[in-house]
Parts: sequence; C-alpha cells; structure tokens
Amino acid sequence: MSWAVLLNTDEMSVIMPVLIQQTTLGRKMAKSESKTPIETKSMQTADKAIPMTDEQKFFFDLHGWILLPSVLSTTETKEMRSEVYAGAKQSYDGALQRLLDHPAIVGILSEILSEEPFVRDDCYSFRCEGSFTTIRPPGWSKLERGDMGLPHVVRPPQQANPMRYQVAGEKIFSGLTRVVWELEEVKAGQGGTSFLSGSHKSFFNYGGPDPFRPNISESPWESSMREAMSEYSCPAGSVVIFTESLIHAANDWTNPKNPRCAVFNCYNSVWAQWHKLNLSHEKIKTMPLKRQSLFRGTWAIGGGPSGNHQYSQENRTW
Ligand SMILES: O=C(O)CCC(=O)C(=O)O
Repeated sequence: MSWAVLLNTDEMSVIMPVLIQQTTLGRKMAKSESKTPIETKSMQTADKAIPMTDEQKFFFDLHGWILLPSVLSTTETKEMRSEVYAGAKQSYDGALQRLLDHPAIVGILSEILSEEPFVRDDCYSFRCEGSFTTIRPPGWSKLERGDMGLPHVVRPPQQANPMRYQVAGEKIFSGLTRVVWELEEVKAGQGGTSFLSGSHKSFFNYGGPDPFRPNISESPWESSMREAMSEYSCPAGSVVIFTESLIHAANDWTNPKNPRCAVFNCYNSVWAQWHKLNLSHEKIKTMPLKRQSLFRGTWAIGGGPSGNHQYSQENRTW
C-alpha cells in the first residue's frame, strides 16, 4: 500500500502532513477513465464518493483549506489541460465535466455542505454554483483581475449570513466553497492562490474602514496580513478545497517553467445560492442524471412528494 502526503506547504517548509490513501484514489480514477459517464444517462456517475477523513476535517476546520495532491492521473491531467488550452472556459464539457463530481471531492463536499439525512444515492446533497478556468502565463499580473489580487472573502466572517463558515453539533458547514483543480505544477511563492489560514473563524474585522467590505482594501494591516498568508506547492492534477469565508488572494504568476492552468468550481448548500448560474438546460441535459442534480433548484420543502432530488427544466437553478 502506498501513501501520498497531503501537504499544506509554504515557501520554506511543510506546515502539516495529512495522509491520504493513494492506491484508493488511483484505482477509482482508473475506473472513471475507462468509462465515459458523460455519454451515459445512468443515475450514478462511475465512481463512489471517497469519505472525508477525520484528519481532513480537522485541518479543513483549523486552516479553512486542504490540498489533495495528485488526485488525477497523468493521462487524465493531460487530457483536461489540453481542453483548457484549447479554449474551455468552464468544466462543463468533455473530460473536464468529470471534475464537477469527481469522487475525491464528493465525499468532502457531502460532509461540509450537507447533513447526513440529506445524503442520498440518487442525487448530490450539495449544489454546483458555477465554474471557470484560468490560464496564467509566466509574467501574468494579479492586476489583470477585477479585484487586483486584493485578499478577499465572500462576506466578512464576523457577519451572520447563509454563505458563512460555521461549526455546530460537531458538524462543519463551509458556506460558499471553492474547489480548485491545478492542471499544471504549482510552486509556493510563484503564483498559486494564497490563504490567511484560520481567518474564516476570525471574530475581528481586518481593519478596513467598512466592516461589510469583502476585501481588505484600505486596511492598515494589508502587508502584515499578506506576509501571514500560506501558499502551497503541488503537482499537476492536485485539488485545493477552501471555504470562501477564508481570506484568500490571487497572486502574480512568476513560475517561469509553466503557466497556471486551473479550473475553479464553486459549490454551496442545496438551500443557498450566491452566483447566478450561466449554464443552459441543453448542456445540463447532456450530463448523467446524478450530475444534473448539481444544478437543480435551490429549495428544501414543498414541491410535491418527490422532494427536491431531480434536475428538470422546471426545477433548475437560474
Ligand atoms: O485566482 C485565484 O488564485 C484566487 C481565486 C479566488 O479569488 C476565488 O476563487 O475566490
């Protein structure tokens, strides 16, 4: 049995290793490669969710993010990367579509965005909010982004709202949650997303003039907060999961060896929505039935005895 080390690294050192079973991930990925679930209409996608471990829960709660290295095989990574380089703007088509409900993230998202009674076989217990891809060549500047690379959150963690990170009854609710698939190698300090670990649970505001502002602009502590931020190194085919209640930022891509090529997918509770979905019914209908359920309507009670389990044109997120 071989093990991969799940590392949260900064430039100089390994902060904390968390073990995941590499053979399990490898076997399941090989299975998904051999099938083409995108073309089938089966209820189930090819693989079974891998449950979140207690160790992953501990570090996700502590830091607000975790990294799962080398989740995708080299072949799978190459295929998905070439789709992004060929112009894919979201992970809604081709091999990239498999990332939406990859077994390595399904167990984790079920744990941090749902409750046990709502976890079912015939639909996912969380929603997909949307997807985008990015290619950042060496020399790419964070100033190209609308937010100019300012550290930000969905809503300041001190404010009560349905997007926020919470823990109650020994249960995580991560709120708006981001899953980043890194399809090229990332080196700490050379342009991956950076995180102010623990800030998702901060009781105090980050010092700007407006407590409702979701970024740290005009905070006199900007440079000390940036210095305290963690970065990660990972091989191509790794995935980073973080709560959007965590202060995080985009950074200049300075790695001369390769561009950043990443897929950013966003998830939420089936009872909450932040982003308006820009995805056609025609596209959703090409997906396996269970994958379609990621885009069903955002509600819990009412709507007939069958409940909110299946996607349809009438029961979709807008
Ligand atoms: O582009 C990045 O590295 C940061 C992404 C980001 O800000 C987000 O996912 O909310």
